[in-house]
Amino acid sequence: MIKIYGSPASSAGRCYWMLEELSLPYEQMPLSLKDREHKSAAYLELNPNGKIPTMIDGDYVLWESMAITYYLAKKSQSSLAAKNLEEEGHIMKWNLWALAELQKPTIDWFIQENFVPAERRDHKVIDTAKEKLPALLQALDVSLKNQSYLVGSRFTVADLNVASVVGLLLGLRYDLSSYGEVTRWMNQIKDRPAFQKMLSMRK
Ligand SMILES: N[C@@H](CCC(=O)N[C@@H](CS)C(=O)NCC(=O)O)C(=O)O
Repeated sequence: MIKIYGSPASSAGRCYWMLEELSLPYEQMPLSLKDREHKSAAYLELNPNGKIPTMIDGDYVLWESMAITYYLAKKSQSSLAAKNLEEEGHIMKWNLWALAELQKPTIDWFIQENFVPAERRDHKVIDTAKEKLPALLQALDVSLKNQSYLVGSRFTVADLNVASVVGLLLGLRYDLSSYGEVTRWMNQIKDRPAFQKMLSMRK
């Protein structure tokens, strides 16, 4: 059975979301960040970054949450994976964009808001994130014009990975109303049972 280290409330959340989409059985492995178990020698053997998530599938070990979602979609030969080389290119493009472009300002802001006490919060970090986000969201909005999802008419791993980051923005009460296509797309995705299941696992 597939094993995942990491809480659904962390970057591992998107891996649980994908497992739920695919109806694959999995086991959530206990790992206490509070007790720094992610820095233990045993865990560092699995993931030398000392970060979550890490996935184990038989003898195969994989870290980086978006690589895990990609692997799972492809392993299951599901409709969430690419059907041809062109789709593969688009999926890679969006996965890299989500991680390298959209996630950076989003996570910087999210950490300040959720993990730094109000009196120690670095407002410059938050302001920088707020400056960067509109151009990124505009690019996402334009890309969704005339198509239901990022790679055409069906939901793929690209949507799951990008929406997992946009979901953080919603958690920060970011106003997406000026991005009509992003709002329409995110509303569709929020209704997915697998997404709702992942959210319920965070409680
Ligand atoms: N790019 C990595 C990021 C992993 C990451 O930063 N995980 C955080 C939790 S969301 C973590 O393990 N933090 C603990 C630490 O850095 O000590 C991924 O998506 O898997």
